[in-house]
Parts: sequence; C-alpha cells; structure tokens
Amino acid sequence: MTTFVDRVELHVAAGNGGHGCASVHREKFKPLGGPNGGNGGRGGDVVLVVDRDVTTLLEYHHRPHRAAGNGRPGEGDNRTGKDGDSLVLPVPDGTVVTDRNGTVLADLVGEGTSYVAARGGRGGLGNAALASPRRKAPGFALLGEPGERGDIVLELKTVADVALVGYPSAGKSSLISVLSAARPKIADYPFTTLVPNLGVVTAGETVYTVADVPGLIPGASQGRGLGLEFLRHVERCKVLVHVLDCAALETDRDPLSDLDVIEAELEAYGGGLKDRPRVVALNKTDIPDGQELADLVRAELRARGHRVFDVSAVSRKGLRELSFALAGIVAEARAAQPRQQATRIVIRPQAVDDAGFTVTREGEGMFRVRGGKPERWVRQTDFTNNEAVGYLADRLNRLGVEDELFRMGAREGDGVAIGPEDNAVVFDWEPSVSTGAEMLGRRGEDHRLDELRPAVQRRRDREAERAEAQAGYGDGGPLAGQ
Ligand SMILES: Nc1nc2c(ncn2[C@@H]2O[C@H](COP(=O)(O)OP(=O)(O)OP(=O)(O)O)[C@@H](O)[C@H]2O)c(=O)[nH]1
Ligand SMILES: [Mg+2]
Repeated sequence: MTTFVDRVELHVAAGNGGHGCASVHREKFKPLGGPNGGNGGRGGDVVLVVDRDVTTLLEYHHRPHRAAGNGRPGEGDNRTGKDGDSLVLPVPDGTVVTDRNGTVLADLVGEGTSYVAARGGRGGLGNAALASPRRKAPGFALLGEPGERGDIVLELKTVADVALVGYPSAGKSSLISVLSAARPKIADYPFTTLVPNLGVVTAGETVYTVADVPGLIPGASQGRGLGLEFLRHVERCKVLVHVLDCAALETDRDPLSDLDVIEAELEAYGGGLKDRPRVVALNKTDIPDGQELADLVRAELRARGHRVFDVSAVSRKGLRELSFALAGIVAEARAAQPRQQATRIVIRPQAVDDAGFTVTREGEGMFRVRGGKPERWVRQTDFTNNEAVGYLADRLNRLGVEDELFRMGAREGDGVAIGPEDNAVVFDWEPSVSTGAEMLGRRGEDHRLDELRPAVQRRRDREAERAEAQAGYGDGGPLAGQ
C-alpha cells in the first residue's frame, strides 16, 4: 500500500543574520585607524515551491523540522559575512499553507509558485557601516536579527476539475481507468481506493482532470469508513459526478437512497461543495439487472433536476456522452472564472506598518511600543555594550518614540515595553532631561535602557557616571572622536 500524507505540521526556521563586526584598522605606527568591521550576512529563507514531480507531503511527515542556513558574522578588514543558504522545499501542486489557527497564508497552485514561509534575519551592520561624522569610530556593531521561525500546516488539495463520489465499489476507480490513461487499483471489495486517484481526460478540445475519492458510506461525516477527510481533495472541483451502483447486492440499497446518503454526507462536510454542479452516472448498466434498475430510477433523478447518464466501465457504454458533458461543464466553469494566474499567494498581513510605530498605555505607569523598526532595532542591540544601547536610544529618539511617550504622559520610572506581549524588552523610562532631542543622545551614558542590570548596580553606575560628567567627560561617550 502506498502511504499518502496530505496534511502535515511543519516547523520551519529561517537562518539568523550574522552579527556585524566591531573592529579597528591597525597598521604599524598608525594605532588608531578607522573602523573596518564588516556586516553580517543575511540568514537564509525557507521557501515552499510547487514542484509537479512531488505528489505527496510524505517527506515532511518524516522530517517535520526544517531550517535554513545562518548568515556568517562580518569580519575585520571590511569583510562581509556570507549569506546563509536558503532552503527550498518542494511541495505538490495544490498545497495550501495555513497557520495553526487555520488562517490561510498561501494557496500554492501552478508549477513554480512559491511562498516564503520564514524570512531570514538581516545581518547586523559592522562598525564601519555605523560610522558617521558624529560617530567616527563606533565601538560596537549591530547584532544579526534572528530568522523567523514557527509552525505552519501544509494541506494538499488536489486540483481536479471533476470529482467522482459514491459508495465503495460503485465503480469510481473503474470509470477513471476507462475515461483516462490512469490505472488505479480496482477490486470488488469496499475501500479499494485509499488515496485519491487522478486521471487526465481529453474530450474534443477540452482537457480536464478527474479524481475519485475513497468510497463514502452513511456516517462518513462522523468518521465512519475512511471518513470525509479526503473530500478536501475535491473541494476545488468544478463538477461532481455521483457514481451510482445499479448492481449493488445489498438489499437496503438502491441508486436513489444511495444518492441521498452521499448528498447528506457532502452537506455535512460543507466546504462549498453544496452548490457545485452535479451529474449522475448510473454505473454497471452492462448487467441486465443494472440496466433495469437504471430505467426505473432515471425519471425520478431527472425530476430532481439531475442530468443522468447510463454508463458501464466494463462495456464502456455511455462514456463518450459522459466525458463530453463533463468537458462542457468544465469549459463553461473555466470561462466564467477569472483567468487563473500561475501564482496565487495570500500575502501575510503585516501586523504593524513598518514605517511607523504605536505607543499604547497599558495600565498605570506601563507603556508598550509596537512597530517594525523599534522592534527590529531592539533585536539588533547588544545590551552588554553601553555604546550600542545608546545608539538604540538615538534611533528610537529620532523616530519620535521619546516624544510620543512624553505626549502620552510617561513619567520617570514608568515601564516601557518594546515588542509584542510574549517577546518584549522592558525598559525603565528615566529621562534625565525633561525635553529635547539630545537627552537620549549621549551614547554610553544612557540610564533608561538599563533594565538588564540590577537596581543597586544601576544606582552605583549612575553615581559614577555623574561624577565623570562633573569631571568634564565629553559629550559623545568614551569612544567618540577616536
Ligand atoms: N459489471 C460491472 N462491474 C463494474 C463496473 N464498474 C466497476 N465494476 C466492478 O465493481 C467493483 C468495484 O470497482 P471499483 O472501481 O474498484 O469501485 P470504487 O468505486 O473505486 O470502489 P472503492 O475504491 O472501494 O470506493 C470491481 O470489481 C469492478 O470490476 C461496471 O460498469 N460493470
Ligand atoms: Mg476505488
């Protein structure tokens, strides 16, 4: 038996960006050369790409953890770190990507359609790139950003134009085998088909695909038999064919009640199949009893509004009519549909506009800053380096975060969290000057971002800094002007 996997949870991790390098050019007799630390390389992305040669998600069932390469750190002598290798994961046509809550992230249809499931982290800037007229020799570099990581769910929804549904042994696979070149397994016991079969049919000008699904039985929606799980494969079909067995041996079955049962199960499944066009194929009419039964029920089926075809997978009777009728419905549906592009990607909504930021008050003395830039800058900051922390303060200040906090009424000692609830860096907000831009500008001396140090040590440091300032220590921090 072939194993078929059509739903997997995949854990993806993009590569981390490499850290920037802080280094100073050294030459004999020139001890104080310029900064020459290179930038870190980008982390690799994890990318899903539709590959027609891949037909199941089995590979990901076996190895659900996938990671792209990390960027290399920058080095001295202005050497940029190498970018991490992206990881390309081939997936079958018709793979739907969702998050764990079922929100659709991408619908991958068409060879080559791709979706970046996890974006690699940016490399950190080296101190050469951070140098400016004001900051000639930065004694720090930016950290590489962590790559995105998370869980996604891949679901395979085979893209077939026509779906054959019916009881087990109604002859669905047999019909595929005579309508197309596909050779699915056929046998006289129920549930021969365990995974959907797909065949390509040519009828006149129209070429279309037909899929069957494992047989349905009463209660399939409660998981009886193989259940309704496989119906997701035919959710996108343009037309449903009810394959009704006119030669079923069970005494409690006949084509009309079979149809009712299958309809009830389709209804229970939902998935938009309710208003899909349908036709009815009365199968096994090569058997005299079968033909007799077909003659008995045809009028009633027509009265219910169905187009009815007498067929036989064995004698091949009625197949031409059926395949041309299906071609007609498929062609009509295609014409009505907006032209299908090769790429159908749902772009993940950005939680926060990358250009801006928001400040919200969260209870007494607590503020939260959200925004692409502030959050990225925090991730890039090496909190063990005072100068780097000061640089972060500069950037936040220039963006206007400081002003906004003032405007919102933030006061000394208030907590300021930057980032989402589950992953924020929290600072004590302690403006030393009441207003003005320069208050955050003194790199290496900033007190407000000191949350990592215990309070006692913080006070001690502050006193020492104050003493230094009184002793006339320059404005730009110990390394400025070097
Ligand atoms: N006489 C006759 N037998 C048929 C016809 N079509 C299918 N059969 C037989 O019916 C049995 C079941 O056929 P399948 O094609 O495997 O049925 P299925 O609907 O795919 O069944 P599952 O995969 O179990 O859901 C086989 O023994 C076939 O040979 C037909 O038109 N006439
Ligand atoms: Mg079958």
